[in-house]
Amino acid sequence: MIELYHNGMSTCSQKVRITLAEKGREFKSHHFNLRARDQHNPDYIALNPNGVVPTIVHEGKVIYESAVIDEYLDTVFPNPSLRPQAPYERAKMRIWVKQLDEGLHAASATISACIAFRYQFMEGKTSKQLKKTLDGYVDPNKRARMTENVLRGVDSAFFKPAIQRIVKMLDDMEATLSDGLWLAGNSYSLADVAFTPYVNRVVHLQQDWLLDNRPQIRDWFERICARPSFKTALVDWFIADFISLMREKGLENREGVKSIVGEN
Ligand SMILES: N[C@@H](CCC(=O)N[C@@H](CS)C(=O)NCC(=O)O)C(=O)O
Repeated sequence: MIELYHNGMSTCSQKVRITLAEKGREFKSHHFNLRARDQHNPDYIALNPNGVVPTIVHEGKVIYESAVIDEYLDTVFPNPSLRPQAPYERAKMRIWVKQLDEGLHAASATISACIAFRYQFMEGKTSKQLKKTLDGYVDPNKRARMTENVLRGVDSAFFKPAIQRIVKMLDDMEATLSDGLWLAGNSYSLADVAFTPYVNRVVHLQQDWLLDNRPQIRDWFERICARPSFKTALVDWFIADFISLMREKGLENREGVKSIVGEN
């Protein structure tokens, strides 16, 4: 049995749950409350020194980093395969996936925090309690970024570059999907798995107008949503309060995002 330490709304956890669902694998859930900082508990840091979700434990072995977990799962449960067999397509799949760890995940997290999640961080906290929460981030870069994002919201210095990075993601996806149905060749792969939560986040934050002139992504996302794994791995784990907060604040900030995108 696989044990999964995760959170319903966490994009990185969603990547791993999609892979598990595509492979028809059940798991024992350890569902973390990220706002209560379950992920910073010393017992968990002993499993994952980065203090983030997801982590899996399989046959007594601990594995973290969602991209690494997904490749591990595809190796130990090879059917159906989620990695292209051809070396070039497999390389393309990895190039998609690695971008997430090179700033794209951080951009998505920044937008989510600046527009919506900052309100959850601040709710009912004194400034001292808020500081303690933000100081809990293990990675100093993330600590600095999230402190600015939570305190300053859409006025954070990280907000505009994050929007620009997400727009680039959408442009890259649109261009690739104009040549084929999936991101890395002719079949659904870990690249499609990995990007599903990030396109879904754009939608949850009410910025799906960004898809209006990107018909290939719309078509891709419709096919993604029609897969049973979308319900099992994402919809069934959505947290209603998070969705309604993203909807309310996303709508409030639509014009602001439009003006940043229009500057390009
Ligand atoms: N590179 C890591 C990133 C993991 C990550 O940032 N997880 C977020 C949720 S998507 C998290 O745990 N955030 C809470 C925190 O940093 O305290 C991965 O892909 O697993």
